[in-house]
Amino acid sequence: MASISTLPIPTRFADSFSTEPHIPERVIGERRSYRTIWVSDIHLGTRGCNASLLIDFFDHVDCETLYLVGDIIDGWRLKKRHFWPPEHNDVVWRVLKRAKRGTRVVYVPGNHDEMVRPFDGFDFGGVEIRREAVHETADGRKLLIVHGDEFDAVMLAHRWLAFVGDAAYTALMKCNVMVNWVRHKLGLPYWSLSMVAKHKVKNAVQFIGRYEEVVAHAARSRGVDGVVCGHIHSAEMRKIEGTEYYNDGDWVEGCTALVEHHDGTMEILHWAKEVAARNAPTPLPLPAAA
Ligand SMILES: [Mn+2]
Repeated sequence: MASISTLPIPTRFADSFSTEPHIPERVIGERRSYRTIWVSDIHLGTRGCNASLLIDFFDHVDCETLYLVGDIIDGWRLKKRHFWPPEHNDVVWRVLKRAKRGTRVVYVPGNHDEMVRPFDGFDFGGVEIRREAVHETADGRKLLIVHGDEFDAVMLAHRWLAFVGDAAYTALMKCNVMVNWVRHKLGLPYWSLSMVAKHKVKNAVQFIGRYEEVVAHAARSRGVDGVVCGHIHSAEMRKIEGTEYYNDGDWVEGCTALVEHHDGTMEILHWAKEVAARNAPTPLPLPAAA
């Protein structure tokens, strides 16, 4: 039997899980209660991880079952470079605390945290590690829970998706101006770099669509009603030829979670938008007409 010390979580952090978190848990009256919550692609251990938004999310919600649908810790990146700010510890602290308080926590490792996969079947601090899981909704539907990299033959999803980012697109547009200034000086015709970028975006959109179909098809062949996955950082819920496809998104770009209400209704929560709405100044009442 493998010991806990062989888990990819650095042991010197293990002590801090039992103490208080860096960002104290906020007491927010009654927390929003859901039957189930799915989050994935948190990528702890990378700069891209939006840990503070996720901490805010955890402090506002409660659930009976929490599924961690893979790429929770980015072992690939951690192997290359050590990056572990206190907020990342706080995410782990909150998950373990939740398990301690009685929430069922199921961790389905992804490709970036594949070093957790050999622990399939183990329970670590109240967290069940499973290669995949089947969830039954309140209205009796069976959903297969997988990270989803097994359906991504090319494993290039993230690279393609990078082109979807507005910032990357804006930078390309700026680049386009410079490239064409040089081309003009050299007497060369106009060449659109943004067109190349748009082509990549179109490919990314096609990639997502194809991926969703492949996953839904695989779920159907397994005899379940639907599937919940992550991996491609693109939150979605739609029916594909009778099979329900759910993707809980990510906490790098979209900052989304998939939730099941107590009656079995599913919803995607866009947490960045919720926080923005919460912090928006309340509009002043219009002055009464003179
Ligand atoms: Mn992944």
